Amino acid sequence: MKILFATQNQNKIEEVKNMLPSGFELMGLNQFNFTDDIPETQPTIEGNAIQKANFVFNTLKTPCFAEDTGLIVPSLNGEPGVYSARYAGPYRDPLKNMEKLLKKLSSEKSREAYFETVIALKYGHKLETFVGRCKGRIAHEAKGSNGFGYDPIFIPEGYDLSFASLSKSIKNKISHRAIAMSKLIAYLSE
Ligand code: ITT
Repeated sequence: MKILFATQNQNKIEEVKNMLPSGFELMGLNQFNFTDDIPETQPTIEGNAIQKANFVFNTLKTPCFAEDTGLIVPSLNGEPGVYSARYAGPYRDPLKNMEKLLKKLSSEKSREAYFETVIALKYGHKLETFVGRCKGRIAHEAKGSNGFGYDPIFIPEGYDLSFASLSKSIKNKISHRAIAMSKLIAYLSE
């Protein structure tokens, strides 16, 4: 089965490619010469995932899935949450985003956090969503060079190293994205 992943984020594509079982083939927006920015202006992670899937489906008239991901820190009232990409400003700078989060957390007792991914699948008149969460905590400093975004400061539950210090194969087994993807794959395999 061929399925279009509606994202401009190459890191997500690489991860998802490594999660697909045989029989699935991932298509990217580049195969459709689609280079536009995909709007994500909704106030929730789920809303943004649905908005992205609808936008690409309506533009390309092709079944697709999109996802939105946020890092949620309960002691900061859920920040950065739906604003994860632009936490430190419009330039979507991962280093500045991490710096801002570490600074804000320096006076907090709890460093608990979790990633949440919502995948929206759009085909015909149908829309389905799949959620994946990965619990962990925010490290005191950034470490490691694997992964992307907030991976250098996120230590998943059961480990002592950040996602960026763990192997890619571990992240791709236990991550928010892996959990949401496994639900999507099960649905598509029905
Ligand atoms: P899309 O084209 O799919 O929208 P995007 O880069 O805009 O790609 P998101 O809005 O979902 O993606 O990303 C929100 C932020 O969360 C952004 O700063 C990412 O770097 C970060 N992020 C997403 N997934 C992550 C992961 O698995 N590990 C660490 N950070 C992640």
